[in-house]
Amino acid sequence: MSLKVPERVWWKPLGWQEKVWVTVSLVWCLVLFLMMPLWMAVGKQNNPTETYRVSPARFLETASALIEKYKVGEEKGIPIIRPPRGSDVYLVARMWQWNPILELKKGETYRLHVSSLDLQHGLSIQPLNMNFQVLPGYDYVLTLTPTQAGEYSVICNEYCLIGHHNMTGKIIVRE
Ligand SMILES: [Cu+2]
Repeated sequence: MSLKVPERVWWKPLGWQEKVWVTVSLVWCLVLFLMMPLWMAVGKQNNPTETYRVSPARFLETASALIEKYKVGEEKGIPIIRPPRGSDVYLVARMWQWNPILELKKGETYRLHVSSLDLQHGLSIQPLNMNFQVLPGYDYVLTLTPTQAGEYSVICNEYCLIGHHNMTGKIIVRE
């Protein structure tokens, strides 16, 4: 019990400004709430809906076999691979590299499989506005059609300990 009891319930009566404010806040809450399912349907930046369970060892095995098969070069110890047009390509995220460097053909559609071998990473393709969570244990399949030739940087945008800032990779798109 306080020494001096308030004379009335402080928010009663409710002034008109307060009524407006509460109404606006409530409506805005509902708008944001409805935007979640709505954006899932019409937004174009959603995470891929095609996802499979895969063990890190199994994912690495598949990716390594493809690297072995389609390797055309190497840059700073990272293999450069040139997969067949329109094929399934694999990108492995681990502390602290993106492996391999992909060399893709402009205008072809690829199925890009991404997974992590250790902890959570974030796949960000620069300078495009693309961001995807990459967790171990899941094979995320992104359908990718490069429309512009050039070199794209792949960076990690999910803090993954001490070498996070060095975790960069590359996607090369040829005409
Ligand atoms: Cu990372």
